[in-house]
This record gives sequence, C-alpha cells and structure tokens, in this order.
Amino acid sequence: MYNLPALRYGALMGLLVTAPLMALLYLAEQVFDLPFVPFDFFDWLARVLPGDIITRVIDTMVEFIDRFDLGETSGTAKTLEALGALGMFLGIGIGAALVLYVVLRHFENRWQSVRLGRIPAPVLVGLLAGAVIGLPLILISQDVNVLAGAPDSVQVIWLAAVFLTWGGALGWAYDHLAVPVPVEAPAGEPVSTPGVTAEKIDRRTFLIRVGGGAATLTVLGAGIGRYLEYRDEKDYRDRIARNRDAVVPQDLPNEGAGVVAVPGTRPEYTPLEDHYRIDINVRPLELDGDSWRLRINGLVDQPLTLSLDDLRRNYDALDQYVTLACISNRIGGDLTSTTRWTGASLQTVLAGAGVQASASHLKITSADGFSETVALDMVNQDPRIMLAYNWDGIPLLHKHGFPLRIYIPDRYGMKQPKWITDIEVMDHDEDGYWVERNWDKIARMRAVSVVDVVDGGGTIERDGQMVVPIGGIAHAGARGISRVEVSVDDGEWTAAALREPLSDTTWVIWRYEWPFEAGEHTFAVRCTEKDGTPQITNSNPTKPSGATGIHRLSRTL
Ligand SMILES: Nc1nc2c(c(=O)[nH]1)N[C@H]1C(S)=C(S)[C@@H](COP(=O)(O)O)O[C@H]1N2
Ligand SMILES: [Mo]
Repeated sequence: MYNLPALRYGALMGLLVTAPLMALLYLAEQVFDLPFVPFDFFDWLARVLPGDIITRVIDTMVEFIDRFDLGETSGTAKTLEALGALGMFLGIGIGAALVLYVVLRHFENRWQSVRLGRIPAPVLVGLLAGAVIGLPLILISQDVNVLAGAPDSVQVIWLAAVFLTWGGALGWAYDHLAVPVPVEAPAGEPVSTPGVTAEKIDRRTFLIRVGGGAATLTVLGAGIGRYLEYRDEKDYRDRIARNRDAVVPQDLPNEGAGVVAVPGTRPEYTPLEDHYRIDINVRPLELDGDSWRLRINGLVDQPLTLSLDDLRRNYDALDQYVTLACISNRIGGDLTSTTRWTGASLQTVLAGAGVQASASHLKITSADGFSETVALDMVNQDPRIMLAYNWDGIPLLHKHGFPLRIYIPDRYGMKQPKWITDIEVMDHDEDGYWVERNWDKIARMRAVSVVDVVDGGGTIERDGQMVVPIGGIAHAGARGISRVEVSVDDGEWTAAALREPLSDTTWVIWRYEWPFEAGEHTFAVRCTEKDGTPQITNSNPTKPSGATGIHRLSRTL
C-alpha cells in the first residue's frame, strides 16, 4: 500500500524537473547553438493551427497591448509570445508529469516488484514517458528550428538525452516519494505511527533537496544563458551603432518642405530601431551573409546563384523611401513604419536569368519556411519592385530579413518575404503563407489616415485667434494622397495642410490648426487618394483585407 497523492506530487515534481531542464536547454542554445524546443514548439503551433485561431490570438494580444498601454505593439507582442511559449512548455511538462504520476500510482501494485537490474520500475516508466513526449517534440524541432547551428545529429542526441532525463528524473523522484506505508497499524496505536512520521520527514527532506537543486539549476542556467544572449545582442547593437554614425539620414528628399509636422506626430522617417517587426517565429532568423546565396531557377534559360556581393556590385543600386504596413495593423496602430530601402531592381536581375515565355509567376521562398508568389506581369510593369539588401543605408538587420528581402509597392507586408533564399519561375500561381491562412490574395494597401496628436500645449495665435495644432499621417500605398480633412465633434470636414512626402510610396504628414474651444472634443480624420478615390470610411476589421474606418481621438482642452 502506497499513499502518494499523485496529482499534487505530479504537478510539483513536473515543475521541479521541467523548469531546470528548460533553463539547461536555453543555456545549451546560447553556448552550443542547440535548439530551444519551447520556442520551436510554439512556432510550430503557429504554423499548423487554423489561420482564424491564430488571427484571434494575435488580435486579442494587440488589443491587450493597446488597452494596457504596453508600449510599441510588435516588440511587446514578441515578448508576450516568448512568455506564452515558455508558459506553454512548462505547462506541458507539468501536465505530462501529472499523468505519469497518476499512471504510476494506478498500477503501483504491479510494478512494486519489477525492476531491471538496479533500475526500479518507476524510472523505467519515466524513461518511456520521456521518449513518448520527446519524440514528437524532437521531430517538431527538427522541422521548424532554423536558428540552431549545431549538427542535426548532435541536436537530436542532445534533445533525446534531455527528454529521457526529464522522464527518468520524474520516475526516480516517484520511487523516492512513494514510500510504503505499514499496512497493519498495531492495534490501539495513534494514527501517527513512527513509520509514517519517518516517511513524512523523508518526503519533506527529499522535496527540500530536490526543490533547492531545481531552483539553483534554473536560476543559474537561465541567468548565464541570458547574460550570453545579452552580450551577443550588445555586440550586434554596437556594430549597428558604429555603422549608423555615417548614415543617419541627412538630406532627406523633402528637406525644406513648407509644412512642418506638429510635435508629437510620429517621426516621418522611422528610426531603424523603432521599425515595427512581424514574422512567424518567436525569434528572428540569423543567416550567415557569407555563405548565403540567392538561387533563381525554374523556367529560366540560365539558373543563377548570386551572393550578396554579386547583388551589390553587379546591379545598379536603387534607393526608395518606403512606408511598409502590416495587414494586421489596426486603424491608428503602430504596425507601420518608414525607412529608406536599397536594392537591385528585380526586372534587371531576372533579365540575367532569361525568363521563358511560358512563365507567369515567381515563387519566393524564405529560410524560415515563409513563401509568397508574385505575378510576372507585375514585375515586368514595375521596375520599383526590388530585391533589397539595405535599410537606412546599412545591411538589413537580422530581424528585418538579412541578407535579402523583396519590396513590392502598394502591397501589405505579408506579400513581401524577408530572408529570401529562392526565386522559382513558374507557369502557375500558388497561395502564399498568409493567403493559405485566409488573408487577402492581393493584399493591396488600404488608404488610411490617423490623428497622432492634438497638441494642446502648443496653442498658438493666428490672426487674433488661438489655434491648437493637430497632426498625423495619411497613407494609401503607392497611390499617393491628395487631400486630408479633419472634422471636430462631427462637424464639417475641413482640409488640413499636407507636407510634401519623402516619396510617392511613403505616408504623408498632415497638419491642421483648429480654432481653440475649451472642453472635451473628438477629432476625426479622413483622406483622399491622388486619383480622387476617397478613403473607405466604414469600419472593417484587419482580416482579411486590411482595416478600414475613420480614426478618432478625444481630448479635453
Ligand atoms: N520570411 C518572412 N518574411 C516575412 C514575414 C515572415 O514571417 N517571414 N512576415 C511578413 C509580414 S506579415 C510583414 S508585415 C513584414 C514585416 O517586415 P518587418 O518585420 O521588417 O517590419 O514582413 C513580411 N515578410
Ligand atoms: Mo504583416
């Protein structure tokens, strides 16, 4: 007869064994470039779950960040994703341990006498559980992990060892905890027989030791791992900072533009470190630029394999100021930014490969498993479509797609792969990563306008009237903005002044000076495209084609 409360101890031991192993996985990742399975599992889930569920999760997260003012959306979202991934993995560890303990307890009469040599049965069952949990996770990690540089065989052996240790340790702990209770208590004795007391102390001592060890390992592993990661990041940041000194934007193309942004409007040219970032992995890919190659093949006369240097040296460099936006950006959201892109026109690069007459589409594949197609017609008509290797005058940051990404004017970010490795010329179309998940096939950027600021502190006098400067942005992909209008408290629409934009494809900064009236007011904005098409003013959610609607801001002045 054993008396281990399986649920409670299963959960507790699950925590005490899983947490330090997660810390060790992290440390091993930082030191030996081995896979960090908790993130792999999360990335895999994001790939295989139905697109609508993913969208709902993302929406909830964005709303949460917005509601509680948790800072810049895409960065905070990545932090939340990472925490979610860690929590989920810990949860799996605890849940599996719980099941293991319940099973062990249920069959305890059978295994009592079983052992293999000196290995008691719970350890054997634990090892088996480790294998059962570990095998799918190892396969998943091998499938989706693109960060780990260690040889695959080493990765698999390491992970197998980790999962077997996990199960073995749980079984070993069970064997220690499930001490037999004397079946026949001597008649008349109080409940706390000496045997039971001794067993309790034994259990407690055991738990204190295991708990102390687990806490130490977790803190040490996570701490050292984090320190190493931070050191790497710092190296990287320093390198960028050194590079940047030479290239901080001066001479912007609209220098001297008559209309000046109202203080508090988002920067017209986004500082590189503030550019939003969206991709399907918890952590960005880090490709090696020296060994990286772009392969162009399929329906071409001459397949090409190009290095980064080839792309930089052998083609004219094209500089374009671009406002990129995520199709998940909500009205007034911050998943949109502007910087200078440099690259080679895709038309020119393709010309070198000799595209065959039967070709109609390009399939662009990324190192993270992302892909999209582009119609050849579009490429042939638009020399601005380019393979970009610089942002803001320096090589793309890893998180923004180093070494190469594509630029397609007028399309949301989801159509524009980063970390490109392959371009296949095809005679048919295919759905891209997000299109397969029910987002718009074309993903043409919507016209949107936003009130960024009502500068109550900046009230000025104009012709004897106090006015409050109000400012923001308007953007319609590559179609340009001809008019921005503001309405206060649902009053008539009045034209704002437009600042000359950085280019035809960037947002336009607008400014409106509102005759001051004390009280609470609501400021609304709408815009018109260059060709006279008005912004869609009724509200649509981001999915499937990008959000539409009027942006409003209320302020008490
Ligand atoms: N390979 C790859 N490319 C990608 C993505 C991705 O997950 N993987 N995300 C896309 C999406 S949804 C957007 S909005 C833009 C964002 O680019 P940024 O992170 O550099 O701002 O990249 C696009 N290109
Ligand atoms: Mo996106």
